[in-house]
Amino acid sequence: MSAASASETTKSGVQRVDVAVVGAGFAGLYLLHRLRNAGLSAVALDAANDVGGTWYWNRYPGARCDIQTTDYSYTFDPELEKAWAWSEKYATQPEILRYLDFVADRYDLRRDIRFGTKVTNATWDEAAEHWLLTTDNGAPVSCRHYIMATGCLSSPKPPEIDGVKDFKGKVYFTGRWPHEGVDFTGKPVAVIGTGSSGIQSIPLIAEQAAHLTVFQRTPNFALPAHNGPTPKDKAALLQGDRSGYREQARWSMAGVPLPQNTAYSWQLSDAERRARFEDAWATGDLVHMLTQLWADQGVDVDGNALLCELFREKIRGAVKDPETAATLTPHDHPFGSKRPCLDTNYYATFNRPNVTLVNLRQEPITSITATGIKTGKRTVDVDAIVFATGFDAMTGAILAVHPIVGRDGKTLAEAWANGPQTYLGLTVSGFPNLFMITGPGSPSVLSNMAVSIEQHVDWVVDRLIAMRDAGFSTIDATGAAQAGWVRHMADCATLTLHRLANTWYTGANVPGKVQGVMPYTGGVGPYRSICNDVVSRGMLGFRLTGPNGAAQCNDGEVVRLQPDVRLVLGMLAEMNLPPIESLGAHGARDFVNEFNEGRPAGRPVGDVVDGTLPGTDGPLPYRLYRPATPGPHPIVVYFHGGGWVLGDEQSDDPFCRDICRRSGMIVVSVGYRHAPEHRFPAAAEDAYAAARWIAAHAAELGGRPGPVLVAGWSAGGNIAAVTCQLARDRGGPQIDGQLLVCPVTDCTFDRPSYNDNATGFFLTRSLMFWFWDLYCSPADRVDPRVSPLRGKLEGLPPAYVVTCEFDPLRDEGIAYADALAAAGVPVQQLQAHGHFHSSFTMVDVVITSASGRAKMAEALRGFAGLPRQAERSDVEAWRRQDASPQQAAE
Ligand code: N01
Repeated sequence: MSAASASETTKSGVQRVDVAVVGAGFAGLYLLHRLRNAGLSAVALDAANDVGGTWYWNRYPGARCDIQTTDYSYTFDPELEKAWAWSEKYATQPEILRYLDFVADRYDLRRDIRFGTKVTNATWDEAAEHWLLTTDNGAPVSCRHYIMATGCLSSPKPPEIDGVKDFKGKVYFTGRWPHEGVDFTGKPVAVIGTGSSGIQSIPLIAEQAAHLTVFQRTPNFALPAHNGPTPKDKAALLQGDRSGYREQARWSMAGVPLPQNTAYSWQLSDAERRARFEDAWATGDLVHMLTQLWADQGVDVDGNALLCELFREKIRGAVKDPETAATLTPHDHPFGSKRPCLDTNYYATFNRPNVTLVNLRQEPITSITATGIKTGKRTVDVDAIVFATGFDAMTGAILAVHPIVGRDGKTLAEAWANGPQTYLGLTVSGFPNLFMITGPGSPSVLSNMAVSIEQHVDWVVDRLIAMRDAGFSTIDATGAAQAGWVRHMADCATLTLHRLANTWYTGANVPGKVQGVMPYTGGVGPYRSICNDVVSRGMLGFRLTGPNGAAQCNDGEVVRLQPDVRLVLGMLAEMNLPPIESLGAHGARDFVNEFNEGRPAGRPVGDVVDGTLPGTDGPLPYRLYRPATPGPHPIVVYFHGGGWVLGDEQSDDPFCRDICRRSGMIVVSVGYRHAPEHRFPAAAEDAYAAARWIAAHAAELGGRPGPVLVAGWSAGGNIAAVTCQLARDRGGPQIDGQLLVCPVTDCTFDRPSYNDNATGFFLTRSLMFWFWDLYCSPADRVDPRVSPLRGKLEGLPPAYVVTCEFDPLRDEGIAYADALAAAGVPVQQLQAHGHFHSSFTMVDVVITSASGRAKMAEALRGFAGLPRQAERSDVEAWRRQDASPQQAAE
C-alpha cells in the first residue's frame, strides 16, 4: 500500500485533489479505498448526510436487496468477508446500510467524504488539465480526474400528475423516504406504482393502513423471495472455495455464478418445463428465474412466452378475485424485458378486504385534488400518497445534478442529446479524465451491481495508476472508439428482449427521454474481457497525453464482431482445435459430425421426411422439411455447405428448419456427392439433376407444382448458383429465385477479404485452398460450373445474396451480386456486419443473425409469389401472440 497524497486547500480556498468522486454509496466507498491505497488524494462529495447512496435514501417499508446478499457484497478484501455475516438471504435496507457503515469505519473512509454537499457545476479546464467543481456547501474542488459514482437509480422521477401540490395530505416518495419512518396506522393511503419499490412496500403498508388503494399502470412479474437465512447450498459453495466462487461471478453473465443453460424450450416436454419453473419458483431467486429455465427464455419471444404463461398461472392461483387477478397479470412485455420483482406476499395482499387495485390503463388518473386522487371513474380520498413511480434511470443522476462542461464548452447534456453515448459505459469522448462507475453502456443494472461496481472501480483506478506511472495526465476516448461502442451496444440489444418493452432500461418511463436500451446487454464476463482487451491492446480507443507533448493514441473499435459471434469464436479458440485441413477428408467429416451433434437441435417443423432421388450417377439422399401449415407449398431445393468435401443432407438441419418455418415452404436438402472421392463436376451435376427431379416430382413431394427455388450456403451457395446457370442453359427446370448465402463464386484468392479474414474466423484461407484442391484441378477452376462468376449471367433468376464481413468469401459474394445486377438480374444483397461465414447457419447460437434469416425468408416468399408477410418484427410477434383479452378489447 502506498500512502495517499493529501488533499490540500489553496490560498483561494479551492480544495485540490487528484480525484474527486460524486457519491458515497457502494461505488464511492470502494473508490475512496482504492484511490487512497494507490497513493492518490481523493474527496467524495455526497448530498446525503452519511454513506449509503441508494441505501441511504430508499428507506421505504420492505426495502431489501433482490440479489442474494452473499452475492451483493464487496469481494475485494477476504478479511472484510470474514468480518461480516449477513443475517438473511435478502438483507433489509437497514442491514445493508449498517454494512456500508461498517465498511466506511473499517477503512476510515469518512474523513475524505464531504456530506451534505452537492456539486453545482463541473468544468474541464483544458490549460490546467483539471476539472473545477463548484458546490453548494463549502470549498470548490479542483481535481485531475472526476468520477461519477452516482448510481443508476438515484434521481427520482417527478410525479408527472397534475395537482400534487394541491394535495393537503402527506406525500412520500419511496426513493426519498423520511428517516424517522412513517406510521400509516388507521389511515387511508394510496400507492402509485407497481415496480420493485411498490411491490416491496405495498404488503407492509397494507398491514398498517385502514385502507390501501394501489394505482397500477403496468402489471409486473413478481416471484416470491422465500426469504430466510442464507441458503445452505450457497453458504457451502462460499465456504468451500470463496475466491473461486467470486471469480466465477466475475466471469458469469449476470454477476452471479450460475451455469449457462443449454436446453432449449422445444427440447423439453411440457412437464419438464413446468418442473423447471416450479423449481425456480421455490428457489426464490431472480437471477435463477431469469436464466436457468431454458436457453431461449431470454432471447426468443416464443421461448419467453412459455415462461410467461406459467407465471400467469401462479398469479391467477394467488389472487382470489378473477378481475383483480387479470389486472395484476402482465401481458405487455416478455418476462425479464422489464425488471421483474421479488416479493413477500405481494399477490396475496390483494385478497385483503382493505386493499383495492385500480387499473390505470382503464381509468387513468385525471388529477390529484386536495383530498385524494381522481380517475376517469372514481375519486379516492386518502390521507397519504406514496409515489413508487421510479427514477430517471442511468442518465438522470449524472445529467440532472449539475452541468458537466467538457472540451470546447460542450455540456454532457448536449453530447447526449440523442441518448447516452459512451465508450464502455465508462467514459465519454470530449470529456477528458471523466469516468462513470456503472454508467450507461455497461452491464450495471442488468447485473449484480456489486460485481460490476468492483470491476469498474478496479479498471478505473488501475488506469489512473498506469497513467501516473507512464507520465500521462489526460485520457479521452476517441470518437471512433465511442461510435464503435455505440454500434456494439445496438448489436447487443438485438440479442435480448429488452427492446420489446417500455421500461426504465430504455428510458421509456420518463416523458420526452430519448429511448434506447441503456445498459450493456452482452453480459458481465464478456464485458470484463472487452475492458481487459482495451488495456492489453494499448488502451485501444483512448488518447493519452502528458507533459512535453507526450501522447499516445491507439485508435480503433474494440469489438467489431457481433457479440454472439465473438463468444462463438472465443469458445472455438479456447478449444484449440487442429486446422480442419490437417485432419484429412475422413477426419474432417468425423469432426464436422461431432461438432454438429453438439449444436442446439433445430426447431420443430410440420414434418421431416428422408428419401432418395436419382442423381447423375446413382441415388442421392435427401431430407425434406414440410411446414406445419396446409400445403401445397412452394419448394426450395437446398444445398448444404462444406467446401464440396464435408457435410450431407442433414448437416445444415437447423438452418433448413429455420428457412422452412420462416418462409412457409418445403425445403429439400440434397446430399450431393463429395470430393475427393467425386471431384468436379460431380457436385454441380448432382445438384442440377436433383433440382430437375424435385421440380418434376413436386406434387409427389407434397409441394406446389411448377417452378422451384434454389438455396445454398458456402459451397452449397456455389452449386445453387451453378444450378441456376445450368437450368437456364439446359432447358429447365424453371427456377424462380436463388438464395446464395456466403457463396463460393470464383477461383481467385486475391480479393481483400481473403487476406483480411485469412485466419481467426473458422473458415480460413488455407481451409479454402484445401477444399479447392480436393474438388477441382487448377485447369478446371475457371469453368463456370465451379466459378459461376465467370459464366454468362444474363437471364438468371432473381437473387438474394448474403455476405458476411468477416468471411474470406465476402468479396466474391459481393462481386457475384454486382455482376448479376450488371447483367440485368434483379438482385438484393445483405452485407451482414460483424458476422462470420457460419453466422446464418448457427441458428439459435448466433442469435443476431435471426433478422437476416427473416429477410432471406421474405426474399424466398417474394420469389415464389407468396404475399410478403407484414414485416414480422419481434415487437409485433410478441404483441400478436401475447395480446391479453383485456388489451384486445382496448
Ligand atoms: O421504479 P419502477 P421502482 N402514473 O420504474 C409507475 C431497483 N429497485 O422504484 O411501468 C402512474 O420500476 C410505473 O408504471 P409503468 C430495481 O432495479 C431494486 O419500483 O411505467 N404510474 C411503475 O409501475 C427496479 O427496477 C429494489 O407503466 C406511474 C412504477 O411506477 C428499479 O430500482 C427495490 C407513473 C415505477 O416502477 C426501479 O424500481 C426497489 C405515472 N405518472 C427498486 N410513473 C431491490 O429490491 C411511473 N409509474 C434491490
